Amino acid sequence: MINTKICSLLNIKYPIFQGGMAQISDACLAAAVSEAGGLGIIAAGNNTPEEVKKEIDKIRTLTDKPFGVNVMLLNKYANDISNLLAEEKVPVVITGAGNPGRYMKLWKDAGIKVIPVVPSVAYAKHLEKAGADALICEGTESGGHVGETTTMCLTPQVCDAVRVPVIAAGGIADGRGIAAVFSLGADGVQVGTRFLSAKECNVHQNYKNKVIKSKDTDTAVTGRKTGHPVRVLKNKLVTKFKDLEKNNATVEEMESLGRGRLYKAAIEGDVDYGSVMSGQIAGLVKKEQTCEEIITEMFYEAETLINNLHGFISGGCNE
Ligand code: TUI
Repeated sequence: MINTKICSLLNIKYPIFQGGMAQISDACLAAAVSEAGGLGIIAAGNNTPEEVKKEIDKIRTLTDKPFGVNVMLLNKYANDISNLLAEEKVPVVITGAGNPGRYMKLWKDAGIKVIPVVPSVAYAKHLEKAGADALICEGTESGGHVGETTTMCLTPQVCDAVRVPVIAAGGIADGRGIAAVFSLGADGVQVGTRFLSAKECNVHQNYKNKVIKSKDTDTAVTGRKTGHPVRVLKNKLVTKFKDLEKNNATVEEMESLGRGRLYKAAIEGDVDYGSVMSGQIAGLVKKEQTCEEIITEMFYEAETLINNLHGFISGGCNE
């Protein structure tokens, strides 16, 4: 049985977070993950505080287990949502796409465990000092808003730079990924893309099917020039983005093309002209399964693999 510092810190059975995917990670998905022993996470995304409150109320009817809420700091309501999370005393807050420094005291005073996503070592050190309970180091393999450094390179460097537990994210969709990042020093994993195919995930079926059908080279990053790089599955929208980039379009033209596109894909099912955010590991996601099946399978694989790795050591079981 795999058991790390993250399990005791958060009172969860398996050291796995389900990524807080904007427009996708609702109370149903998060509750299913928490019930299966991981940490389910509701994504506040671009939602209003009222919409976020509804999901928090709902998850509390679905599970007694710990859960988290992901605050996307580019959200224009980030301030009000941050206050709401403190009032609600949610067990865990995860932050993404910005600096949560100004909310740390508010959340810590409310007894909340705060776990920011960091794309670099400097940021990791800064947020550890500011009181983060753990950090998610997210590699550029991830879906959605991404940094530049890979999980393989970022994880060991962040682990060497901080004392708090580190959760690795980006490119992890099976037990091999878990074993790999544990070797790099991580105490847990965050997984987004594989949960897109979960039976309890309410994303539009066209979106799920596109992830399941995709292969290794099917993602691209759009918006590097606008300062909001986002990894998505290639489609007609990506071709339009690339054309704009080639023609030196203005930031406003690019942002206007991107507006509302995640809703179009995730809710309306337009996978041609919507933004189908997904990680590079999508090619490994082959079928729909329940969250419980996904989590138990991933940890069974990781445990078996870690045990078998002893065979690589001279005098080990392959001798
Ligand atoms: O936040 C994410 N992934 C996301 S958010 C999202 S919704 C969205 N919608 C429209 C445009 C952009 C996003 C889809 N996917 N992951 C966590 C994450 N955080 N990745 C990278 C970062 C990050 C980047 C810069 C964290 C901090 C940071 O600091 C910059 C600074 O100095 O403030």
